[in-house]
Formats: sequence, C-alpha cells, structure tokens
Amino acid sequence: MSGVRLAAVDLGAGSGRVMVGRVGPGTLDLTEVHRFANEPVRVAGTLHWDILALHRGVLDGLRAAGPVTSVGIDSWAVDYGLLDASGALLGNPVHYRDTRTDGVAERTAKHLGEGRLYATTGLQHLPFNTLYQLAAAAGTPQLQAARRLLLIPDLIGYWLTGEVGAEITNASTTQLYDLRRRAWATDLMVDAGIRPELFPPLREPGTRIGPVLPELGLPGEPDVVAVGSHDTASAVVGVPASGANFAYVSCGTWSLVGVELDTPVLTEESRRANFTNETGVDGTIRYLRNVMGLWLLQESVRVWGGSDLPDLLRRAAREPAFRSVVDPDDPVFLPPGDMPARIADACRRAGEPVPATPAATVRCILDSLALAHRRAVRQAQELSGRHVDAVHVVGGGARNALLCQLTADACGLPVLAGPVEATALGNVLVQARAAGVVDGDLAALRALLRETQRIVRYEPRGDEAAWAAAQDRMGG
Ligand code: ADP
Ligand code: LRH
Repeated sequence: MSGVRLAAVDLGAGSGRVMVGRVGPGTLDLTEVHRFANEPVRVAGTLHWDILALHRGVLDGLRAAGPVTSVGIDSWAVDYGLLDASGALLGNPVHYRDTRTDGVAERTAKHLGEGRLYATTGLQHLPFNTLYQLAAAAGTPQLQAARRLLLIPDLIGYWLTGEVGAEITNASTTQLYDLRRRAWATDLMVDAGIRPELFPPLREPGTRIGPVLPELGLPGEPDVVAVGSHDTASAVVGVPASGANFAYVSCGTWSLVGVELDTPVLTEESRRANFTNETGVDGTIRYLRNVMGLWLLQESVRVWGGSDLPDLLRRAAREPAFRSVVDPDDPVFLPPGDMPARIADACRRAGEPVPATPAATVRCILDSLALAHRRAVRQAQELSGRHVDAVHVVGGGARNALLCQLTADACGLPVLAGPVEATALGNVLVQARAAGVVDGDLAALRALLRETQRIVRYEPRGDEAAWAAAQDRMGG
C-alpha cells in the first residue's frame, strides 16, 4: 500500500485516546494505541479539567504510536486555557459544566442583543459558550494577567509545537466568531468587555501547525496538522453518508443532532428553536442542536458505582416502553450529580411514574433520548428545508443497539450506526488529505469510510402514533 500512518488525538469529555490511522487509496484502518480517563477535579468549589494529566496521556499515546507522518488534535468545544506574557498556563482550564456561568448567559445575551448575537455567530444559546465563560470570569486577576486564550486542542498543539493559533471549527463554538466573515467577531468582543488581542490568528483545517518540538523526544518528530479540532466537526467528516439527505447523531457524552448545509440558517424560528450553525470542515455548516446525550446514562452509572453497562442495557430492553419520559434537555441535568434522583424528581414533577429500578431508569433515559433525537431531526428538516432519508449514529452511542433501534423507531427512518470512532476517523482523513494520500471533497472521504468501516442498519419498526403520544408527554 502507498499509504501513511497518522496519529489522531481525540479528547472526549469521558476519555481521551490516541489512535493510529493507516490511510491510502482504498485503505483506512484505525488502531487505538492509548486510552486514558478524563476525570475532572473540583478545587475550591470550581470544577476543572485535569489538563496536565490529559497532556501526559497525549504524550504517552504519541510515544506508543511510533513513527507517524503527522498528528491531529481534536477535543470537546468551548473551553480554554489562558497564557501569561511568558506563555505559561494561568491555572487549570475550568470545565464547561461548572456553575460559574449560572445566570450569566441571560444577562450577557440581553446586554449584547440576542438577535445580534445570533446574526453574527449563528450559535445556539448554551450557558457555557466561551463568551459567557469569559463574562463570568470578568475582572478576575487571572483574566487580567492573560495575554492569550487557547481553546483546548490549540493549547495541546501549542505544547507540542510552540505555535499559537485558533482552528476555525472550534473557534466557531465560542460565540465570538463571525461565521459569515470567517473571522473573530472583534466588535462583539469589545462590546462584551473582552480584549480581542487575547485571541490568536485563525487557522483552517488541513494547514500545518509545525513540527513537534525536538525536546519532547517523539519518534520521527512529526508535524502537527490542524484538523476539524472541534470533535463534532471531525465526527461529521467521519459520517459515512452518501449524498446530502442525511441527518447525523454524533452520540457520546452529548448527542449532537442535525444536518450538514452549505449556508447557515439564521431565521428567528431557528434562533428560538436553539439550533446552532457551527463551522464545519470545507466551509460546511453543521446545523444542529445539542441534546443532553449519554451523559444522563454515564452519570447514572457513576452514581450506581460503575454497574456493568451491557447488562444494564439488556435489562432495560426488557422494560416496557414509554413508561416514563423526561425532557433530556432540561437544564437540571447539566451539572454533575445524582442523575437517577434528578430523573425521579423530573418524573414526579411531570406526573410520570417514577422509575423504581436502575433498569427502569435506563429505559426512561433511552426512550427520552430517542424522542429528543426525533424532535431534533424533525426540527432540523423543517427549519433548514433539507429532506432527510436516513439518520447516521456515530460515536460511542453506535454501540448501544437499544438506543439505535429506538432512534430508528422514533424518527421513522433507518438508522445507520457506526463508526464508533468517527471523530478519530474524521481527524485522520483531514490529515491524510493534507499529506496528499487521498484527495477530493467530503463525499470522496466518506466513500472511503463506506468502503472500509462496519456500519449496522436498524429499520424503523413503525407505531408512529405511540411515539407521537410519547413526544406530547415529553413536550415539543
Ligand atoms: P465522548 O467522546 O464524549 O467521551 P464516546 O463517543 O466515547 O464519548 O461515547 C461514550 C459513550 O458510549 C458512553 O457514555 C457509553 O454510553 C457508550 N458506550 C461505550 N461502550 C459501550 C458499549 N459497549 N455498549 C453500549 N454503549 C457503550
Ligand atoms: C461534544 C462537544 C459538543 C459541545 C460540547 C461542549 O464533545 O464538543 O459539540 O457542545 O462538547
């Protein structure tokens, strides 16, 4: 094979991993070389990412990867580290689930104008957008001392290469990026009291960031190449769709549910439905909604002391359907905590039966997530005018056969599940194109995915009336 070995660093909210992709004409395979926990740490009341542990995981993974042509880094969105004038990190990055932004988003959006914010940035209102995190940190000595703000993948890239920059797909999640001008929204920054000089120059996916610093001692000193550094941007590259009439659910800690468009949808209806226009690879728009996702299940399993997930899912499959449904997007579910208790409370408030066992709670979560997927797939079509024939489920959720089947049933559409590691594959494909071993547009990259990756098809099993009734109970 005339191909290359490429390393994908993918930092998820649940775990980080380093994967090696081998790519060439007709070839695409991926091997996990290192996986490490991503465990947030609460210090003095604030929830932080353990960024140095993550960086160590990245270095261990890159050593285990052996010689590669290049390295691409992606992670969850919105969060950042601040550097002082010498380039040193000022404190640990704060987790987007920290409560410091409580109430800040409403106040800031009102001050800047909700219509203006949406017209400029196209972003949905999420309490933890970088704009609101910076508003919450206004006046702190740390922010005053800061000279640079680097989003998480750009921070890891800086530690690997010494080069600063901001990759655009992730920059587009800050609510400080002008999506039509494809530039930082400096007017907005100034009006929000945020110093524009904190933000480094923007970079496009596929551009070379620089060679890995020799002192890191990594095999072959590969180049670091910018990829869709927002994990969801890489995941959407990794959706093995043919044609344009597809919806995707990038299903991990979050379910990111939407369609891929050429132009943003900035209507008032879209803003009110809280749909986002994030910048994708190759100038695409990721028109989607954040659904609370498998976070509900992850947190429940944590509270139950790490129960066996496959066994829980088997038991949940035997539970009656739709006994209890909740709206997964209720903000009460956002912070870490006792998720089963919160689900029980939400059921009580809505007059739904309270799940009596872990299996019943899991069934409630999965029925409710499938309903939220249905709601978002339908709204995405209505608001964008894009017709959808199939729903692609990628990410860890593609392993959850019950959720995939329920999503097919709820949407009344076939679900094509896989790849599980779509994000790492999207990361590797953008590097492979930059290295010149594959070429073409996203459709060509996706054709290679269809040729090489395992995809499982779930047919919808009907009973639209039952799903519609359950949807009414959930709301929306
Ligand atoms: P992130 O990148 O946000 O950390 P992932 O895409 O890795 O998330 O997905 C993690 C989720 O995948 C877990 O929360 C879990 O619900 C699901 N998952 C992982 N393995 C399995 C499995 N064997 N069966 C069912 N679900 C699984
Ligand atoms: C998923 C994700 C999502 C963001 C959230 C903060 O990992 O990047 O797209 O909204 O994390």
